[in-house]
Amino acid sequence: MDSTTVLVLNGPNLNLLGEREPEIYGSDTLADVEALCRTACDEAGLTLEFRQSNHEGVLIDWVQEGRRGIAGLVINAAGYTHTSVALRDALNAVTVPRVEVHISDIHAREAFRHHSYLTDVTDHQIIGRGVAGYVEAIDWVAARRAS
Ligand code: CA2
Repeated sequence: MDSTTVLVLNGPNLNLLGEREPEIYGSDTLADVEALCRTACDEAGLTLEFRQSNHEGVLIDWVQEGRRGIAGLVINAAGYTHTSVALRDALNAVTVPRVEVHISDIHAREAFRHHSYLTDVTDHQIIGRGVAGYVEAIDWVAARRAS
């Protein structure tokens, strides 16, 4: 990874995207999301690093890996959004622009999804825009880099 890299991290169960609950998450798979992100990065002259893990510690290791020297970090922490102080602490040590993404509108769903531990340790949030939110996040990183 280098100064052109956008690191896009995906949390637990997002590997199953497209397999169920299309009324909430749409029918795109995570591979489709990666392809959308790759196109967005290509168009912005950025390099995509796209990862998914079901394991909190792995996600924390990856956040630490991207904490400096890259263009930006985009994270959909999935269920860990609502539970993980450890992931929050890792994001708090990141010096590059950080974007929190959620495909669904977490504020319009069950009460336990309304709170995110990550919101006040990220620089920008894109919530409820479907998988297009990932592209918006990359475009935000690109625009911030250009300014
Ligand atoms: O809306 C989002 O992007 C979420 O981060 C997705 C998480 C959920 O726990 C958050 O509250 C909001 C769920 C990720 C699992 O997504 C799947 C979607 C379809 C099929 C299987 C898993």
